[in-house]
Amino acid sequence: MDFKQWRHIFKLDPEKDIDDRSLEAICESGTDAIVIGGTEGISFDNTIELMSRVRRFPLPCILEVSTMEAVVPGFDFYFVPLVVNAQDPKWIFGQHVEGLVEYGPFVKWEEVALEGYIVLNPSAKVAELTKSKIETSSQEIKAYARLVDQMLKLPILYLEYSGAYGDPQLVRDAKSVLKQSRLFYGGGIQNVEQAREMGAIADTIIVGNVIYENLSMALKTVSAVKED
Ligand code: 1GP
Repeated sequence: MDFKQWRHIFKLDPEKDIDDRSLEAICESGTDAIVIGGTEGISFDNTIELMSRVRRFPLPCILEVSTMEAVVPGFDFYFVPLVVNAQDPKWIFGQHVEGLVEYGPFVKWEEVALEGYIVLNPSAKVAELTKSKIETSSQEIKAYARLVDQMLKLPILYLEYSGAYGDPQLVRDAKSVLKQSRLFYGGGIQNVEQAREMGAIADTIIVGNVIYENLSMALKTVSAVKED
């Protein structure tokens, strides 16, 4: 799965309803991939149901694993977040070890990539859940970026502003020290200008909420980053 070429991803939340026409528009928008993931209300049933609906379209469908209950086989690929600024150790390695106890022997490692997550919106559910220590100074962001890129050598650094538009300067700071990790930016992209702005700094932008709030605007974020 060559996510290193992707510029745009739509993230669908299994807890939220999406009708067939909207789903078709999202899947045929020209986006590079669909990621299924969310923070609350994620179950095996709602995840497999959404996966099978996305599966009718010829684009990669990835599960972002956030809970053990919803580890569903049959995705093209799996992103596993490692929340590097979580203060609850469960979200650093606790859950991962629990998952490996159960599924370790069955994992196809060529279908898995770890995402070094930095949670940056203090009001996001994910910040509360993981008890993330929110850092907004350039020095600390660079330190986390180096941790993910150089110390841990993870393939992806994910700046997660979920629900709020981030600070482009901090995204630039993180990008400036990366040597090999791909930079994913997600959070609060609501229009073409924001998609362009973050897309010019990050390697890949992730667009979530606006799908459910303003579908036509969501669709326009694709060409905003893919026409370059
Ligand atoms: C959420 O980073 C994604 O995990 C996208 O954020 O829902 O705010 O677009 P939004």
